[in-house]
Amino acid sequence: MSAGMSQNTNNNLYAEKVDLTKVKPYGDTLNDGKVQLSFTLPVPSGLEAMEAAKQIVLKQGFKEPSVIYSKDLGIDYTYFVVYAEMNVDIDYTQINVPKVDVDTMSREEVEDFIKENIGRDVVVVGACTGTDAHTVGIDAIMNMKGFAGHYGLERYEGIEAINMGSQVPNEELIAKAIEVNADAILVSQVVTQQNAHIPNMTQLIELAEAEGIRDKMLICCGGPRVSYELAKELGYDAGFGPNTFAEDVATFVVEKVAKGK
Ligand code: B12
Repeated sequence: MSAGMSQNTNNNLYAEKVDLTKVKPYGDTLNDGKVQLSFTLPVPSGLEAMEAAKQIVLKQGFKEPSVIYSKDLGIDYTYFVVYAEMNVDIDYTQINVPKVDVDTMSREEVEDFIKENIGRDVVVVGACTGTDAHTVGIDAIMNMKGFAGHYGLERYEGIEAINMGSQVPNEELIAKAIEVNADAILVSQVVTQQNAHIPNMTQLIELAEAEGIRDKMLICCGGPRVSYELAKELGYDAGFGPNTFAEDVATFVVEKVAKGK
C-alpha cells in the first residue's frame, strides 16, 4: 500500500482512515499505542517479579503496563509477556528505505530475459559462509524445490546454480567462483550474534578484491538481518532480507549481467 492511501481501499476491515504522518501501534483501537513486550528477568517467579516487570517497562517510558503472562523458568529466572502503551508516533510518509531497485520478474520472465538478452547460461555460486551452519535460507533461494511455492535458481532454465551449502570458508567460495567463472556470488548469513556476520562478510569482499575478481562478478548477500544498506556499506552489490524469493535475486542478477554488470 502506498503512503497516503486509505487502508480501507481493498476491504472494509478498517473503517477509520489512517493519518500516515502520525502512525502509532494498534492494539484494540486505532492509535491506542498498545504493544506487547516479552522478556526475561533474572529473578524468581512471584508477585515481586511481576512488579519488577511492570516497573522496568514503566522506566523505559511505556505506560499502563499489564503482566498478562509469566512463567517460572526454573532457575530463579522468570519470563514475562507484558501489554503496555507507548506514546510516540512516526511520520510514515518520510520513510525512505534503500532497497534493491528492480521490478521482480517471474521465473518464466527471467528465463525469457536470459534467452533474449544474454544468450548463454548465467552462472551463480552460493553458500552460507564462515561458521554459519544455517542452510535453509540459501537453499530457499537456490535449491530446485525452493521455498513457499517459489522454485529456487537450480530450477531456472538458463541459470547454472551451484549451492555449496553451509559453513563454507570464504576462500573456498571465492575459489569455486573463479573456477566456474561465475557471474554472481550469493552469500547467506543468518547468525548475527555479536555482529559475527560483519567481519566474515567484509573478509569475503577483501578476498575478492585480492583475487582481482571484485569488478568481474556480482556479489550479493542475504539473511534475516541483512539489509540492502548494510550490504552496500560492506561493498556488496545488493542485500536481500526476509521474505526474499529466488525471483528477486534472479531478476537483479540477470538485469545486471545483461548490462555488463
Ligand atoms: C533452523 C535453525 C537452526 C538450525 C539450522 C539447520 C539448518 N540446516 O539450517 C540449527 C539447529 C542447526 C541452528 C543452529 C544454531 N542457531 Co539457529 N535457528 C534456526 C531457526 C529456527 C530457523 C532459521 C531458518 O531456517 N529460517 C527460514 C529461512 C527460509 O529464512 P532465512 O534464513 O531468513 O532466509 C530467507 C531470507 O533471509 C533470505 N536469505 C537468506 N540467505 C540469503 C542469501 C541470499 C543470497 C539471498 C538473496 C537471500 C537470502 O531468503 C530466505 C528466503 O526468504 C532460527 C529462528 C527463526 N525462527 O528464524 C534460529 C536462529 C537463526 N538460530 C540462532 C542461533 C543463535 C543458533 C546457534 C548459534 C545456537 C547455538 N547456541 O548453538 C546455532 C548456530 C550454529 C551455527 N554454527 O551456525 C539465532 C540467531 C540469533 C542471531 N541474532 O544471530 C536464531 C534467530 C534463533 C534465536 N531467536 O535465537 N539453528
